[in-house]
Parts: sequence; C-alpha cells; structure tokens
Amino acid sequence: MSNKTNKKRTTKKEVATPVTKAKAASSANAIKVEEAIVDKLSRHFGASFDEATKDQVYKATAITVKDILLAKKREFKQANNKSGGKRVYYLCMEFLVGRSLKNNLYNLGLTDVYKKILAKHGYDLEELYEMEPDAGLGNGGLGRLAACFMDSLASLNYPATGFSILYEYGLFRQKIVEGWQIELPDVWLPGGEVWLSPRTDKTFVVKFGGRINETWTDEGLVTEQVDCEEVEAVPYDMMISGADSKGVSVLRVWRSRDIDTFDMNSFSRGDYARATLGNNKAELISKVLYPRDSHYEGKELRLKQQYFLVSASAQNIIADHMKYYPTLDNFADKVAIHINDTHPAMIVPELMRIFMDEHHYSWDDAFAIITKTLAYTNHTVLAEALEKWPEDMMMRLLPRIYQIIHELNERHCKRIFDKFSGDWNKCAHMALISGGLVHMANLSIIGSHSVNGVSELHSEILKKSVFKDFYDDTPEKFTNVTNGIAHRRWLCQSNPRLAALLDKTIGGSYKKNGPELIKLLAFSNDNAILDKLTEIKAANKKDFAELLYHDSGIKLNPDSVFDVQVKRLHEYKRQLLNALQIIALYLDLKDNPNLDIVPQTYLFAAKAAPGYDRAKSIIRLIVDLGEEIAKDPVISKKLQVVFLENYRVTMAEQIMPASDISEQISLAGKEASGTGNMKLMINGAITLGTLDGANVEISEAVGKDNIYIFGMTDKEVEDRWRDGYNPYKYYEENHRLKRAVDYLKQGINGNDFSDIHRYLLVGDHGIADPYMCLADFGDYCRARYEMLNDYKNQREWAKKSLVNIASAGRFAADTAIKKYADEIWGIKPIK
Ligand code: 26W
Repeated sequence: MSNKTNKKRTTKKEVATPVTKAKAASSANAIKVEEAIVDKLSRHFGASFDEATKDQVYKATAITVKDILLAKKREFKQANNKSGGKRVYYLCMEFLVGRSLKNNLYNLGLTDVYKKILAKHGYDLEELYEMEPDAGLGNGGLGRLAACFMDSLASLNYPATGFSILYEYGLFRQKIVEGWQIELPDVWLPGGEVWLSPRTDKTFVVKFGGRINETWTDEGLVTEQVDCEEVEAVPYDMMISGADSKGVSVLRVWRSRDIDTFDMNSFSRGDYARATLGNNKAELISKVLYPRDSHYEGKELRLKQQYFLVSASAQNIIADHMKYYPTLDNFADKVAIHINDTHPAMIVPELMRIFMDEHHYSWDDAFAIITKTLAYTNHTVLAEALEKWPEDMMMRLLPRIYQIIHELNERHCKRIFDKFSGDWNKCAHMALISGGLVHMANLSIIGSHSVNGVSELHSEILKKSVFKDFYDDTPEKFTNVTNGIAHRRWLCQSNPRLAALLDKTIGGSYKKNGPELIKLLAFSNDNAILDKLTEIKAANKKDFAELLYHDSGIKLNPDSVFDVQVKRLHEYKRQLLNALQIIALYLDLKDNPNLDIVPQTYLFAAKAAPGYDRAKSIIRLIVDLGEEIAKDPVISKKLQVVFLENYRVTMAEQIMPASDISEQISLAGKEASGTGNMKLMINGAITLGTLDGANVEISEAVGKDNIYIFGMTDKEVEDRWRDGYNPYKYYEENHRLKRAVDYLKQGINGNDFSDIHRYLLVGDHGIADPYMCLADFGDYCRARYEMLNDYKNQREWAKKSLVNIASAGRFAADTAIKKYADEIWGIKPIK
C-alpha cells in the first residue's frame, strides 16, 4: 500500500495521536513478524505452524529475532562509522549469557507483538522461552558480569564488541547422585546456535609452537614464526540488543578449526584416525570451558585457549582499524581494549608483535600506543587464582610472545631498579618473569593505562596489598569501578509483578535510569504499598515452589522464610558456615521440637569445580543434612534444607524474586565484589552478610537498619590470621557451635563427615580452615536471630525490603558502564 493511499484513509484525529501511530506500527510489525516466522518454519524445517514441533517454532521465532538484530546492528554500525568514534573491545574468556529470546524481545519492545502472534497459532511465548538452553559460556561472577555489561553498552548506545570463545561445551551440567556432584557435558549448541551468525569471511590464523627466524633485510629485522602449528579462528557473532535504544552489542566468539592438515597419506593407508589427528587437535582448543574459577591450573590447553582468543581478536581489531585508517598511529584514539581479568593478558605482547613485526613500529612507539589502548580489571585476590604460566611452556608454545614478554620484563625491571634505588625486593615482586613463571597480573598492569578493582573495598585491597608495589610506582593508574547488574533483566524481566508495582508508583523511567528507583522511598510509610510488596513476595515464592515441585518433586513451604545462598561453591564463600548454623538450629529443635521459631527454608545452589574435593563434600553435607531433617516429621515443619541441582542463569532468574534473605557471608576481604548480592537486593531480599566486597556499599546505601551485618572486618581478619587462628577457642567457648561441629563426626543421614570436622579444627597440614568459619559463627547466629525476629513484623520487614529495592539503582550495570566509558575507555554514545 502506498503512503498516499494510507494518508487518505487516515482521519485527522488519528494522525494527531501518537498512540494510534504506535498501534498502526505495531500491527504492521505483527504482520511482518508473522510472515517471517512462517517463512523460517518453511525454509528451515519444511513445516507450517500446524505441522511444526514446539522446538521448531522456538527456533523459527529466534531466527526472526536474530534477523531484526542483524538489521539493527547494521544501522548502528553505519552510524558508528559515520561518527568516526572510538569503539570498545571487551576481551573475556567467559560470557555467561543465559537465554536470549526473552531478553532480546524485551529490549526490542516486541514481547507483546510476539506473544499475540504465537498465541494466535496456539503457542504460549513463556513456554517457548523454556525451549532455549542456557548459553553457559562462563563459570560465574566474571562471565555474568561480562554479559550484563554487553546489555548496558547496547542500551546506552556505546559501540562495543565482546570477544570470547565459542565453547562447544559450556560449564558442565550438575547432577546430584546420593549427595555427590556428578558432572555431565553441557550440550548447548543444538538450540543455542540459532543466535549465532557464522562469519566465515572473517577468519584469522593463530600460530603455535615452531621457531622464530630473524633475518636482516632492507626494511630492518624481519621476524617470522616457522614450522609451527596453524589453527584457524572462525568468528560467530551473537547480537545483544539494547533496551529502548539504537544500540546492539556484538559478542564475537571464536571457534577453532583445523586449516588443512588432513593427512592424505594416512588416509590412503586406511589410517583414518591418524588422518584426522590434526583436525581433532586444532578443534580441541574451543571444545570446552575450564570449570575452575578459583584455582589456577597450568594446563597447556588453557594457555592455548587464551592465546587463541587474544591473537584472533587482536588481528581482527587491527584489520578493522586498517580498513578505515591508513595507519596505526591513531589506534589509541579509535580503539579501547579491555583485559577482563588476566586471562587475556597476552593481548599486550600480541599487539606488540603485530605493531612491530607486521607494521614496523619501534618498540617505544608501539608500547606507548598499546598501553594507551589497554585497561585491566582484576576480579579476585585469592592467591591461588592468580595466573602464573611456566616460562618453559610459554617459550615452547608461544615463542614470539615469550620473546616479547622477556624483553618487556628486562626493560620494566631496569626501570624499577633505577627508580627505587636498587630495591631488589620490589623488582622481584613486580617482575613479569620470576621463579620460572610468567606473572600475568604484572603483565596486565604494565601493559595498561588503567587498573581497577570491582568494589571500593576490593580496589583498596589491591592498592594496599596485592598490587602495592605497582601502586607506589604508578598511583594514577589505579581506580575503582563497582560492579553492577543488568537491572532490566534481573528486575523487570525476572520479577514482572514488582516491575508492575514500580511502574504504578514511580513510573517507568527507572528502566533507563536505575538510580531513579530511589523515588520508591517516598512510599516507605505507605501501608498499602508495603502490603503489596509482601503480597508480591508471597506470590513469587508460591510460583517458585510450584516450579520446583513440577521439576523435581520437592515440596517447599511458601509460608516459611526463604533463606537463599546461591553462588559457586568455594571455601571462602563459606556455605559451610551456613550449614553449621543450620545444624545448630536442628539440634536445638531436636532438644525441643516445640521451640517457637519462624519456619525456615534454606535454599542452596552451587556448582563445585570438578576436582575440588572439599567443595564437593560440602555439597554432600548440605544434601545429607536436608535429607535427614526431612525424615523428621515434626522438625521438618519448621526447618527445611534444599540443595537445588544445576544452578545456572535461568535458575537464578527464578529464585532471586522469591528470596527473603540473601546470604553474603564470605570471609571479609575475599569476595572481590559479588553481583548475586545486588540481584537479590533489587528483588527485595535483605542481606545477611559480612563487610566484604560490594556488601560494604550495599550497607552504606540502605543504612544499618536495613541490612544485617556480622563478623570480622577485613582488617580484623588479617590481624586474627597473623596472630594465629585458634579454632578451638571458639569451639570451646560456644556450646551450640561445639555441638554442631561434633555432630559432623556422629554421622548425618548415615554418612560420616569427620573430614570436615578435621578441616574445621585441625586442618590437613596443621592449618585449620583458612576462612575461619568458627570465628564468625557466634556473631552470625546473633545477626540471624535478630533478623528472624524482625521478620515476624511483616510491615516492618516490607519496609526494609522497600528500602533495599529503592537503593539498588546505584548497582545498575549502566552506572558502572558509564564510569568505564567516561573515565577509562574514553568512548561516547552514538547519537
Ligand atoms: C584461572 C582460573 C580462574 C578463572 C576465573 C581464576 C579466576 C576467575 C574469575 C576471575 C573469578 C571470578 O569470577 N571472580 C568474581 O568476579 C565477579 C565479577 O567481578 C565478582 O563479583 C566476584 O566477587 C568474584 O569472585
């Protein structure tokens, strides 16, 4: 239909109202969308709506959304090219994206359009969401943060590309069998691949091993890596739409492919296994995500993964730059590259290699440009998680990279030695190579113009202890950017009831501007609103209980308080401390089943790294404890402990809105920030936590009446450890604690936990529990007692919950991204 006819048919009144315009646009959209889904069904599956399976309808729907995203991305990219602005490239070994259909539809503002069309054909959109597997390309905090940042970058119209690896298997699927964690492969690509667009036109070659040939030519020294293994990096793009914006973030994930090592001789001899050997070896690189996020392991394949990501991405960034500019002189003006934790730290020598070997820059010029381009974020202070690669492994696998790191080290050490008048100690701490190891954090710091931690406390700890020498050297590099969460996902999409209440009370502007949630404070004495909040929480708890019953047959009591600890399983996060206080309460109830307590449901969910035995036995303890309590018909009415299997993004989205108490009980100084604490807070749960990571800022934001803080401060932790931690002191002093600890030896649900008993009191090598659970036990119980007492007054509790929701806006990822953009990357939104 032509515009002219359109205009003729429209009455004057209709033209004047934007609502009718929007309606017209939306019905035009609906027709186009419906046609597109029908087309995809027919082309991809040879089926009509009536013939297709639910899975096919999900896939066809997803492909239409991907097409919309591709078109949107094209426009956004053109606008970026026109503006000539700077782009950020976010390098991270992990992006824990979760599901995409719901998020993209929401952000595109197309949920209702799709809902109606699918309903017309007998499909419930909510049910189609369930067909999508989680893209579990990450372990936990680091990866989910990266995914939230992609969302914010797009929503704020910043031009951004995330680079990572297309793992064929993401983080393992967890099954619990007789209390033990079993790991199963996470096969996500069937169902997940619909979101990926292969870009076979944009491949790069990554080289491993071999030797370096150096020859003098008229152009100077030419360096060449020969006799090496060459692997092809094939990019796949996943688009992430911004919310109510023109922006689209591109997540480019690399898949490794063999170039051409098909061994025809072996094939002819009938040795098919040998013929495809090269193939398997190359493709192994992107096969699987390493499931440890707390312990560095010097595995060769992991080093190959890191260099594979770095080299493919660096070549891609430089090729893109050279498409628009004749030189790399302006590289730092047009490009910002982020090193997200040390895993991509080899971007420093890789860029040096490309600048010097391929573009003939001098060392000093290359280094000056590259350090202006790079910025680094640290995400952990745990010594065992800090990466140090064996020098000989790097020399063998990455000979040119090693040479460059070696030279960087020589120059760096010389400068430090001169500046700090021969202070050998400083040199040793700050060296890139020492003790036969390459120190990746040190490499990241010297290669970057900015270094940040992820909460105020953590950034201070970096300056005062972990990176103190570097801070003394270049204090201007150090800064803090507190983490944040994609609040549209974690509040609006996960908790539609709460979002609807917010829309009604404070309007919808908080969606674009998280800190506007603070307007909700105006309702803190409005009983109707407080009661509504209580109702919403009750409805969400009921929903979660039904879902759990449906999925696993476990029955929860929605009238009990839902106390939630969901995160990776690690000693420093102290799930064990929580388990101990549950045992103490259980024993109290055994003594006196009539004890007047608020009925409590403890929900745990956590994956343990496969080789982490201690973490696995803590899971087993929680499972057995839950089963033993469930057998007691009286006590189980007041106390229930459930370990939820296979924690992942989708489960987090379901559980956050249903939580009353948010357990954030890590030993102070160990949790860099936490983001689960923010997700729970924005959904109205109240924190029971230590002064660790971002809990400190949550506490400042809500005030001491709206949070329950306990335990040692980071300073007290240090003192206690230095002066000698004596667990027996607490054990002997606190009768309830002693009983709980001893119960471990007595056997729970028929299983013996004396290994944990030993761990808490003696330790395997004479060092008992480095996370000092027993030292914080008493104060933890005190804080919880007060909390549960306060829970009895539902109005007052709802008020605390309201203050938490209202104060959560400062933890919107948008806020963090604006800070990175303004102060670190120097990028501007595209108009
Ligand atoms: C080398 C093995 C390895 C793998 C991953 C070591 C360390 C990691 C990650 C950096 C660990 C991690 O995810 N850290 C978490 O990062 C979150 C985002 O900043 C923080 O909120 C968490 O506190 C921090 O534990």
